[in-house]
Order: sequence, then C-alpha cells, then structure tokens
Amino acid sequence: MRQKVTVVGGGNVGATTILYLAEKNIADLVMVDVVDGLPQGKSADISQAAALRGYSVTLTGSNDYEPIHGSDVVVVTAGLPRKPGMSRSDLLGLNAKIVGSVARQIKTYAPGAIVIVVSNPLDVMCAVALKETGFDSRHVFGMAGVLDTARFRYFIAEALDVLPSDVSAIVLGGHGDAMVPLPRYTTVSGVPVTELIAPATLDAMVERARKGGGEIVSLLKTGSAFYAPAASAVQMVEAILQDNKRVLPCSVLLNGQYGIHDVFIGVPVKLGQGGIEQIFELKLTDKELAALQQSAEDVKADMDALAKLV
Ligand code: A3D
Repeated sequence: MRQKVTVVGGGNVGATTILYLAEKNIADLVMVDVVDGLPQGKSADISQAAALRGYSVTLTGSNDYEPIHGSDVVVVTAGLPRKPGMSRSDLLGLNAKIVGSVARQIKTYAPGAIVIVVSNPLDVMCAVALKETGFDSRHVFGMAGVLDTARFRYFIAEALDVLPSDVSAIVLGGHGDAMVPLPRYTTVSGVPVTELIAPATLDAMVERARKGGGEIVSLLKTGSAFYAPAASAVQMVEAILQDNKRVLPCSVLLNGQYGIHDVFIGVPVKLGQGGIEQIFELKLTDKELAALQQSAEDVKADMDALAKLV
C-alpha cells in the first residue's frame, strides 16, 4: 500500500508542498483547507498535470478531515503568514487558535501520524500542536532549521560560485531573528567555510540568513516565502517516509539538552520512520551556547505571551 501524506492549509506553502510531493511520486496526498472549493480545486489542478509531469499518486482535496485517515505524515501549514512590518510573534494568538483546532482533528482522524508544523511563530506552534494532539514528542516537530540552513547555504554558494548542495551548514535556535547559524560547522564539500570566506563577509551572511524571511516578506508585500519553505518541508517528509535517517535541523522539544528545558527549538536531529530518532548535542563555544539559550528565552517569552492570551 502506498504511504499517505496530508497537508493542512492549501495556501502558498501548503499547495507548493503538495505539488513538490506529487512530483516525488512517493505518497498519496490529501490537502485540507477551510476555504470551500480551494483544496478541491488545487488538488484537481495538480492531478491534471500528472500526465505531463509523470506522477501517479492520488490527490484529494477536502474541507473536512475524514480523508486524512491513515496518514503517515501530516504537515500543518494552516494559518496567517506575515505581512511587511510584522514579526512572526504578531501571529501568535490567531495562529494558535488555528493550529490548536487542526491538531485536535489530527488526533481524532490520524492518531498514528507524524506531525510536521510549519505555521508561525514556528516553535510555539509546535508546542500548541504537541499539547493538543497529546502525541509523543518524537512525533511532533517543526520545519524551520532546514529552511534557515538552505538560505545560509545558498548565500555561501552564491558568494563562492559553487553548487549550493555542496555547502553543508547548521543553523540552531528558534525560527526568529535570534537564530544561530554556525559558520564553525559550515563546509563546502568538507572544506571549512572559515578558510574560504573572510570573517566580516561571513558575519554579513549570517545576518542575512537571520533576516532572510523578512527580506522576502518585504519584497512580496502580501505574504511570506513559500517555495523554499515547501521544499524544506518536503525534505523532512521524504526522510520520514523513506526512513533514510537524515541529519537535519528541526524544531524539537528539548528536555535538558543544551541546558534547555520544555522548549521547542531548532537543533540537529536524526529523522526517520520513528520521527525524531536522535537529538544531537553539539559541543558549542560559550558564545554559541549563550546565543542558543537566548533564542530559547525568546521562544519562552512568546509561550508566556500566548498563555496570557488564552
Ligand atoms: P497562506 O497562503 O495564507 O495559506 C494559509 C492557508 O491556511 C489558507 O489557504 C487558509 O485558508 C488556511 N487556513 C486557515 N485556517 C485554517 C484552518 N483552521 N484549517 C485549515 N486551513 C486553514 O499562507 P502561507 O501558506 O504562505 O503560510 C502558511 C503558514 O506557514 C503561515 O503561518 C506562515 O507564517 C508559515 N510559514 C512558516 C515558515 C517557516 O519557515 C516556519 C515559512 C513560510 C511560512
């Protein structure tokens, strides 16, 4: 039997995730959205490209959750995106309501699923999804580090005029401007990037990676990035479905690792059929650790702010 993936939210990120997944031809797909006709229309449109793009998976669009039954993975992209001038934290109250209601439906209709959260503010929405599903924390986590890392890798590749996939990097921390790219762990086919790029230039790239999401928001004006976010979510889905044990940065619940407790934050993990199969604890410098812990404090502040809203 073919595996099954549901994407909740059929907007920019959700529909692009479905399209990229269809092109991988690895799972039957369900798109759920509250807007009448939207998931049905987009699913039909993507289905009708099958003969041209060469995929054979089935696509179902729905406003209710019955069709998600038996999903192996559910990707949650439901919620409002940022507009210019907004921080991700500005989305807190509205998106918490949306993600909470989606999580309760997942619990009812797909209790065996692994849940990948994409909605912002990412790390707090992971906590909402974990609470409302009641799932094992190895089965609820967030996509942010893969995207933040992809941006950093691209900026480095662009500067060095090398293949972006040859750049290997790690970005730790919450999905916000305090995220922690680690040049010390960044290489180009094994060559430390610190030997290839001057420190000041590298610092500027770190800063650009931190603000990468905002850069796209200010260009688009009506929403936020979606091609690279969707590609990032698809890489995580593929790692789970194919059980290929990829080491990727994901937002996961920490219970003492890096001196951080009860907070979702981005760290490198092993991703496979069991979800988060291992959390890697890197040896950080005092400065890097302080930056990661500060980023965790920012996530905690958002969680406290949310607790006061509800
Ligand atoms: P958008 O194109 O507006 O799509 C959101 C979709 O969610 C719309 O089609 C809505 O109808 C739908 N929706 C709203 N409420 C519900 C609900 N209760 N159930 C089902 N569907 C619902 O936004 P987008 O796709 O650009 O972004 C989606 C979310 O992802 C936003 O919160 C973004 O901030 C977030 N996002 C996160 C990242 C990360 O790296 C973490 C990157 C890009 C976007």
